[in-house]
Amino acid sequence: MKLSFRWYGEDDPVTLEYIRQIPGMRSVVSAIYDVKPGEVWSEESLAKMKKTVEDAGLVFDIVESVPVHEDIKLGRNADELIENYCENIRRCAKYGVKCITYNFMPVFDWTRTQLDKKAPDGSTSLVMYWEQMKGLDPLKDDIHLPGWDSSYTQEEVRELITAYGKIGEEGLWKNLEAFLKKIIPTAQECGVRMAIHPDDPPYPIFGIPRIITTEENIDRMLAIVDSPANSLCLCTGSLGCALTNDIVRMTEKYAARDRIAFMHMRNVLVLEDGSFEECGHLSSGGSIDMYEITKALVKHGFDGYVRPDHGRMIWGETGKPGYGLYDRALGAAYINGLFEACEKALKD
Ligand SMILES: [Mn+2]
Repeated sequence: MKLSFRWYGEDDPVTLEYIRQIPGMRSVVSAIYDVKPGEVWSEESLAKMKKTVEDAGLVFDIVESVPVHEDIKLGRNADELIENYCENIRRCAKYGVKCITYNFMPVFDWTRTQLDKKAPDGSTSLVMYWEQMKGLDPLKDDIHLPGWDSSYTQEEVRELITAYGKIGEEGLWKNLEAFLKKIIPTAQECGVRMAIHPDDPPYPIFGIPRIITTEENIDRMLAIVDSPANSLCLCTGSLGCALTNDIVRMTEKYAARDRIAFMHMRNVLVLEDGSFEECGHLSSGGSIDMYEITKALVKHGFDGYVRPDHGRMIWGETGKPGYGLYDRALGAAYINGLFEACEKALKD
């Protein structure tokens, strides 16, 4: 596996110098953040990113994300936007990128109700409590859940939600299919693996359709274009918010078929009413068995990318919720340990 770490560019309070000091760290997962979804990334920015990362002694070969414009997901005048997307794949490939992560979630990338919930040990993390969601209706109320794109006005959000409501799940599938059939051949030609991130959490919120949610739906998505270029970013914490998802079985199945390009490894504690709290990476801290997941990957000779996903805020660190240095570095150390133990056990 190739150990990687997300970095938000020059403005990220976590420096590349610190990232490099994490044992076993190889790749920086980043993106060009000053370009709007739907537009083409400049070669100049990509060249600069590559140089900055390489100067720090790391590798720039994985991107997260190239965002998918809402009009592609809605199938509204999408041709030019999809062509721009293909051009971004070609340009990333030109600068050494081998894997591109993206998601097909309508309107909001992820949903949480609080970003700094304090645990008994004093650490803070992201949570979603149904209690705090109750009664909220984005079609009626002026709501701002943390992490939601503030570049939309409330009016635009309503328009989008209504449009998604009209096309429904099957409409979203149809638009995903059209998108994949255009971008995957391009990715294949360029030697890039596209890695779709599951919806987070993996069920509809506010009646907005969500489709990358279950094993059945992931099977359907992978079958649209049956190629390793059409792969998964298997995010244990996102899929794991639904206890009906058997993450170990899914990892085993998709690793065996070489359809996992990227692993997001983190743990999440699912509560009785389906609410969830992000927790430390350790299996015993949450609802996900990180050891069995690693074992399944190692068994099938997984050689894709892995990154510790969100961490808690610990040791007084402040910064981007979920993306501090300390707890993600602990996550990386834990992932290293799991892989070393599983690899050695397999050799015995
Ligand atoms: Mn993730």
